[in-house]
Amino acid sequence: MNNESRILCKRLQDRIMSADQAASLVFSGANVGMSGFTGSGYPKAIPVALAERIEKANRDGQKFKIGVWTGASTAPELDGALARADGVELRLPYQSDPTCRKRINAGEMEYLDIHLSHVAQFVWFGFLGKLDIAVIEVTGILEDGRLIPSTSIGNNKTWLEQSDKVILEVNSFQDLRLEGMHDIYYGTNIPPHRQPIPLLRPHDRIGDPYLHCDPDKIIAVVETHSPDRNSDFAEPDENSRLIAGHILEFFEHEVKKGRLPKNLLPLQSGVGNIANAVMAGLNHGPFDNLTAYTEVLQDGMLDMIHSGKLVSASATAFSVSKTALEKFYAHLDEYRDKIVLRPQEISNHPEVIRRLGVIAMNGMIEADIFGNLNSTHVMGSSIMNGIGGSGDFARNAYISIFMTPSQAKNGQISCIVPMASHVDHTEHDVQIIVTEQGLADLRGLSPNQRARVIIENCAHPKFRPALHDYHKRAFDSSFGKHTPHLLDEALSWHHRYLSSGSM
Ligand code: 0RQ
Repeated sequence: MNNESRILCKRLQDRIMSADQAASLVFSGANVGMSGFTGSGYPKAIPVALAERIEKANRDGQKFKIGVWTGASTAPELDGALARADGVELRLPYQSDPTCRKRINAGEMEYLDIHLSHVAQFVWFGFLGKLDIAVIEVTGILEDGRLIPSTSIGNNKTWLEQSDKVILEVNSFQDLRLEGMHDIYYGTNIPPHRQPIPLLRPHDRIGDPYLHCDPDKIIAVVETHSPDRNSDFAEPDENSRLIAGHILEFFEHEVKKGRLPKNLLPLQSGVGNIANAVMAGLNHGPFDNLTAYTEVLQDGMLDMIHSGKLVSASATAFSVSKTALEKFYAHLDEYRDKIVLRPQEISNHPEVIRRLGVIAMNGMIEADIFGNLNSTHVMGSSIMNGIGGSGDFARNAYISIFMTPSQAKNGQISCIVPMASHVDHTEHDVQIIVTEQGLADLRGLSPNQRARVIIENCAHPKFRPALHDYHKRAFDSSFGKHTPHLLDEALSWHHRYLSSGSM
């Protein structure tokens, strides 16, 4: 294949059209499965054309809304454009777009936040209703109709199989050398016919490098030439460096104790600057021959591949800055055997995560003193992004680590609270909490023991007296002493900050 013609399948030649023409094939009320995961591999042209069409329909007094299903977060050209046009009836799963977030929190858009590993199977089970149209970015189309995937896989396999109709965007900006880096597992069945997933090591290839789609279902093919979102990461700040340091020290301790091998176990790292900083810490740390079984490859992991610290990485998507992308393409021939991109139901599969013994490291909004954890909501009611894959990994990991600075909003809010205002990960799924203050190892501790360790090791010193005081008074007067709470007061903790006007 060359850059002149990336649509080699003759049967599809008569379906090549403009984004506007393709967008006109999407009808109001449709559930549309879009490609895209953490700002990569999302369709770049059709959502924008669709948003324009929706805005016009709205101006003409017609209500035009669609259901938008994706892999995870996308970009301003997809989530942003459709949310601005008020064209989304319901969005699922993880998103991180500011306009989307505003609409969701204003009650103007329905949002379904589900574990990323659940999405595909829920569609197969028929739990989410019918998928009408798939809009998928690909890197190219082979003569026999097989599709070269793009920079993310996400739910594309399921969208192509489950939708009635398919629209493809062939993005010539994506490097043709991506061909062969994907591994699409076609062995998933629904119960009672499920078989074990034959993946024994993070880099095992168990599927096909191409996506398959019945050409008769393809109603449009649109050619594009646009980069992914490629947001920059902040340089690691002092807090991120301290958090990374605590985690590295913990790993060294676990290796000494014989609870982790010298090259650790496969790493999963969540999104964001802290996760990226932890990878930077590992890159300069004492561990070699590391592997990753994760969902997102950020700059930090690519740097580790580059330095030789990370020998292989399995994910479902890239989420890299422009600089990291340039470096990636400059060295793609060296990296290609070390990176595998898979469907998200495999990258996040509980069976595989548990088998491999993944070390999960994810960000959080707040943790309570007993180790219940909130990854998604501010003040218990306002969504930030979504649970993403954090639950898939936390519940099934060998060790599940959550990290945050001890304070948010310029020190006005403690990220350690008496009672989490929303719980995504329960005390049963959280083994380690880390802030810049230190690390709380919760393994083997009862709720009251956990409370003391979390407050002492993780809370900011200025909030410790109030948290200890709460715990003591709760223990003295709560109905039960096992997980003592003063319910009115626990919840009013958050309201103090609401009334101070800092939210
Ligand atoms: O708000 O942007 O208005 O300043 O939350 O916080 O400190 O920038 O941290 O970027 O690491 O995100 C949990 C959101 C952390 C992320 C979360 C405010 C803070 C800021 C972001 P501003 P930071 P991060 C695999 C794993 C769920 C999904 C997941 C996330 C904003 O890690 O989405 O883990 N996780 N997926 O000011 C009020 C608090 C706060 C607070 C932070 N206690 N109260 N606001 N903030 N703590 C990847 C995928 O699944 C795709």
